[in-house]
Amino acid sequence: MIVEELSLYLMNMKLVRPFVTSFGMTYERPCILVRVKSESEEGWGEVVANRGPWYSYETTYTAWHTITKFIIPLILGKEIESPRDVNRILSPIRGHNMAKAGVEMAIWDLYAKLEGKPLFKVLGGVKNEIESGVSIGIQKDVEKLLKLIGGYLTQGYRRIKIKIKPSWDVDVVRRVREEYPDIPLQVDANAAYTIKDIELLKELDQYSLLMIEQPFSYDDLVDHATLQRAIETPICLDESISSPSMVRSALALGSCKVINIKPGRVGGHFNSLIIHDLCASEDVPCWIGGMLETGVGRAHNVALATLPNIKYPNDISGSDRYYEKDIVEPPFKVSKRGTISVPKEVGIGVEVLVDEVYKKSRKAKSFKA
Ligand code: OSB
Ligand code: MG
Repeated sequence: MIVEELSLYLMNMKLVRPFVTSFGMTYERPCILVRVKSESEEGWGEVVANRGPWYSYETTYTAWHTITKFIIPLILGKEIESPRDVNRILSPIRGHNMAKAGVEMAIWDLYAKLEGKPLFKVLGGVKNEIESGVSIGIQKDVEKLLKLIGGYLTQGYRRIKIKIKPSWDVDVVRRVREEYPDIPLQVDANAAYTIKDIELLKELDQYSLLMIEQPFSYDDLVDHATLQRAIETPICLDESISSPSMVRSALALGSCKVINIKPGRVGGHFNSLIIHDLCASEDVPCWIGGMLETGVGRAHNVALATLPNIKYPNDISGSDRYYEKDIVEPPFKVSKRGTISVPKEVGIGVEVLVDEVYKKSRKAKSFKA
């Protein structure tokens, strides 16, 4: 397979409601779509970097730069035997996983289409539908949060995740539990705490949470291990897991009992598969996280979520939870049973609405071999 043409589209996607986390508020999701062409087929990927370096050091600007200056020269016009080789081909570039992942995943889609197979099959997936959870940002008050939770439960979502930060944590969780004693519930701190908060975090242990996601810094493993020894609730790492080697370190140290896999954060599908298999071999359950992706990134996440060691509901919600109009057809829908059915067509299995992409693009550029 040879990538003969690679195009980048920098788009702005307006969220149906602002999303607030411990690191800030998002109204509009900028994203870079990657389109690769070869012979008669094309593949699509999405760069999940944000406007600023908050969740990770990458931004849409650094990703555009890294792809155009460093990734394209290694990929364009070169014979690529398998999408499994892309990660190695890009290994001279240190870090910049989101930039790499956008291109790598587009190449997986292209490959699956050339093979005439759905992407989830190519990745080794085994499910016809995946479990949907929903991630709810920090709200003005608890009443608002309780109402939102009620609405999502009525829609069928199988698990509720709420964002926490200092001053929006134990009391909020207690109120949610009073209202909804039995729902599958988890919290995500996006690294808002330090080990000095260990007593406060221990209080969360009484609320039967599925997990506590990333309480401490994105570059910490040791303090997470200390906390995990002190509580029963599983810790799940998100930001700290930037590669398979970080997973090995986290498991060796006992820093967590669950891993959130985001292909964008770890450099694409190949590393996601390695992490998935590594966790499976150590009986550590995984699930697929989200970055408020458009339908392109969502389709890739759905494909990954069909792997056998994905054991919790994912942060993969219906298109309508994020955007008025998604850029793929059909958009993703969550069933009353809280599931999304896996597209059976070739590749990512959904059609990209190219005119919609052009319309929303603030910047576009194509490169030919
Ligand atoms: O920490 O999981 C996170 C969104 C952007 C950045 C980081 C995170 C999130 C979410 C939303 O929680 C997940 C989704 O896409 O539904
Ligand atoms: Mg998270």
